[in-house]
Amino acid sequence: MSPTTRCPTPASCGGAADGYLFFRGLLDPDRLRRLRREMLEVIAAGGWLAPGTDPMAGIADPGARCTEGDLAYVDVYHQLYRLSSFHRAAHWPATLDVLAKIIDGPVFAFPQKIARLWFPQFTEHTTPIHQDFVHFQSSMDVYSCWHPVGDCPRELGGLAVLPGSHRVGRVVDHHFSLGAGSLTVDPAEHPDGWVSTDYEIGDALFFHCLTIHGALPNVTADRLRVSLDNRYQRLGAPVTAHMLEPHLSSHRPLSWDQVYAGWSGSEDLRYYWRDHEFEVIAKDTSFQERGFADAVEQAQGGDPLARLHLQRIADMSPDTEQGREAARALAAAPAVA
Ligand SMILES: O=C(O)CCC(=O)C(=O)O
Ligand SMILES: [Fe+2]
Repeated sequence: MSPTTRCPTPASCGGAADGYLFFRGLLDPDRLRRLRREMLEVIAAGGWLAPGTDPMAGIADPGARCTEGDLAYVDVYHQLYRLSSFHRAAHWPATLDVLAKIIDGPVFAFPQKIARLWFPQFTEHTTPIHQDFVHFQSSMDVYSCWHPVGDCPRELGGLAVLPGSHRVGRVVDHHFSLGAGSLTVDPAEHPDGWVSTDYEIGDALFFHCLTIHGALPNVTADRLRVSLDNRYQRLGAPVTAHMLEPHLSSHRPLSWDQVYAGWSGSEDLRYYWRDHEFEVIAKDTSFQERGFADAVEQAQGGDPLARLHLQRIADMSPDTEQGREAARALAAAPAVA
């Protein structure tokens, strides 16, 4: 992937034909800095930051390296998930106003909110290129809003998009990869045309659920990348069931009552979606099953990254059918020399 900066100075760029919209300075930097402090204080308490450093600097302790799929990750992540400010950030008016224009109607923010906490020098776990539909589903008119919580120059691993890729109009083939979501579109089929930028605090990127995108590797010496990505669609459209649950609650149980336990009585975001009517639909698990089957096959071929993935599943969910299958596949796969 060789991203180029397409929009260094204008206030916004992209558009319907590109499948993304990028805004400089859309979000309030002071509010973002307060959120960053709260998030990084939880992360520091979880032991991920270098001892004695200012949490705002986000200097990672290399010994704490972990990622989505690791139990150590979900332990700290689910502490952060209890911050009401983190949930509130997905409902900031500046974000919702843009979405109301994109969607051209009333906006529904999915209850499942997401933060990404990406360790430096852990580049095999970079989010691979993908279309969001395979993960979030619901309707074909879901939009994501990705933004860093702090400055995010390229070397910290911000998001890159492939302009116009949504015009394919369907979900393309995805295969196993390490990194968030564990599914990738074949990068060899999309070598050129990528765009990204040195994100500054307040910048925000919106994109359609078929737009191909991925992260750049975090190649900084020691900085943790902190960002949010949240999803929206027209109010009343069907919602896939898992989008009503806290993120990574399939890795370790976390209920909304637990999320809300420390919230003050005046917080109006609790169970806000129950005021609306929409159909709840079952998740199409075929994308994840395909990725799992790829990983099993690649592990049999001796691929160490596929082995690592299966090991994580076996450790994370030993009592599920997939966990047992992962353990069986590992036992049958050739050991890495
Ligand atoms: O931040 C990342 O690494 C992944 C984000 C992503 O894929 C998204 O926002 O849809
Ligand atoms: Fe994504």
